[in-house]
Amino acid sequence: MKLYDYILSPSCYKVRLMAALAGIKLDLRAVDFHPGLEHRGPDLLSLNPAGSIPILEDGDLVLTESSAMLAYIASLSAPEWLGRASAMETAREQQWLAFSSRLTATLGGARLHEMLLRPGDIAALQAGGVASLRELEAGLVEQRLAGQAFLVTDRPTIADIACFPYVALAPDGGVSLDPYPAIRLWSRAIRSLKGFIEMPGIHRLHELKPEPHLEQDEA
Ligand SMILES: N[C@@H](CCC(=O)N[C@@H](CS)C(=O)NCC(=O)O)C(=O)O
Repeated sequence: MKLYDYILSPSCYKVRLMAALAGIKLDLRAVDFHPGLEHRGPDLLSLNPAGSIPILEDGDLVLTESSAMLAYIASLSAPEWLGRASAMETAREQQWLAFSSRLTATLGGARLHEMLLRPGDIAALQAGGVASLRELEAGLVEQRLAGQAFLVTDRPTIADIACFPYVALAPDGGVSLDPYPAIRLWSRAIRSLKGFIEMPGIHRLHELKPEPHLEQDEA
């Protein structure tokens, strides 16, 4: 399975992380995303007319959406990562997979602006990022009240992997994670998973701050 990859891309990292957690070895093909913009050149545009990475090739199959790649890898090798135990799980998983594209547009846009000097309205991108984080925090608090540490159920699914990278890297775009204790707990839980791999900026349990504290934990 070949992944067209850029080490600093959170979208590519989603796929590398899912593959590592599922025990699948990827053949990585480095793309000169910056400064070369290779993903917008004729060779890669012929694979993905949208001009984005990651791109995953497996035989004749070419996938250009990271959520589809996560579903493919899990279906092949780690079906326990699919939220398919009930209609509610299936729906929740789809809900958060769709939500993950808002994280890409807002937090990802702010990060590209701050790190690669991409043009854009940084205040609007950051405001969109904060709105998305508030929504995620509310969802995770609701889950914790129901005794579940992850987005869909009590075990991690591809929806958690789809949302995690842009959230963990929000500070790169100038958006702090300090106001969101449920997000920080969730992030720690993901970074503690067996098979977890790092990318630059996302480390295993690297937070120096004390364990976040949620009021409902005291109940
Ligand atoms: N919908 C795509 C979006 C992926 C995405 O936004 N990739 C970024 C890199 S992290 C990209 O290629 N952006 C194109 C560009 O900024 O020129 C997915 O989730 O796979």
